[in-house]
Amino acid sequence: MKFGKIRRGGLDTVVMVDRGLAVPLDMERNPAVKSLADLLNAVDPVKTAGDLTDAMATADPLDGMMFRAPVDQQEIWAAGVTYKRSKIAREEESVGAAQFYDKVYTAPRPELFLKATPSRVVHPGQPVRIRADATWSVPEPELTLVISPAGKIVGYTIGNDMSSRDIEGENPLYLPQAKIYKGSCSIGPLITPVSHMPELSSVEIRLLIRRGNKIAFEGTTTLAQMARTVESLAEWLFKENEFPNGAMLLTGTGIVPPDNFTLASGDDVSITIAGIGTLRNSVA
Ligand code: DO4
Ligand code: MG
Repeated sequence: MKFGKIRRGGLDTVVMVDRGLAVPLDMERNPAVKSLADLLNAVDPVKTAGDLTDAMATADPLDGMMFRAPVDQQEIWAAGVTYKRSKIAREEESVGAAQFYDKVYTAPRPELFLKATPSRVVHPGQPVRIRADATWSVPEPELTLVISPAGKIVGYTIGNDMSSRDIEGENPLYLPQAKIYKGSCSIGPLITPVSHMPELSSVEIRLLIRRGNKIAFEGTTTLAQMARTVESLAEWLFKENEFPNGAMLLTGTGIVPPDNFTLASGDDVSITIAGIGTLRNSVA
């Protein structure tokens, strides 16, 4: 059981997805539930969704369905250097500042940064971008937490933290430019509520990059490789901050392609996370 948003008749419609079928939810039935975020923040999202289902509504197959990023008004934040693979890759790319990556990997305080605002998020199926002034660009496939305004993790989705490795490697003070630019963050397509997510440590993340009809890169990791818990990342994000609309938090990458790999325009990036689905975007 998952939730998402589809585009229908020029409007975003919240849907409940089960066994390959999407059922539209009638949000008029419950004045307290106006958005997907409200639904996820409900005490029992699955029951609440059931109450919003019209017995006459048709369930449609997912094939060809145009999913939107399942984001409402939340800010999108990201954590970094939460996997050893990311720490090592960054130490190698940024000679002068290598020590800071080791320090942040082992420190109690995680690296957290604002990644995107809702209007900047690229929808599933739409193209993400690489910067024209970057020479070394990669996607970062990341489990993404959906967090309520009270700081509770209410669901999980998929995020792509597109990154310019050469810009970050030149000087870590350039991180905002390496990370936050037009088309640098895609999220979706579905949100799995916490109650329906498999045991996190067994969850596999897979990145597949196709170039033409060849596989340009393929890699996997599991959430067991993450050096921090999702709860502690959410807790740090909410320390001394408030998120009246809730927040989404990308939890860092454990998959980094080899140093001779850079994304090219026309590449096709697929990120699959067990229990959630596949986020697919082309590169503009
Ligand atoms: O330290 C820079 C960013 C790290 C990051 O985005 C990641 O590890 O996923
Ligand atoms: Mg990242």
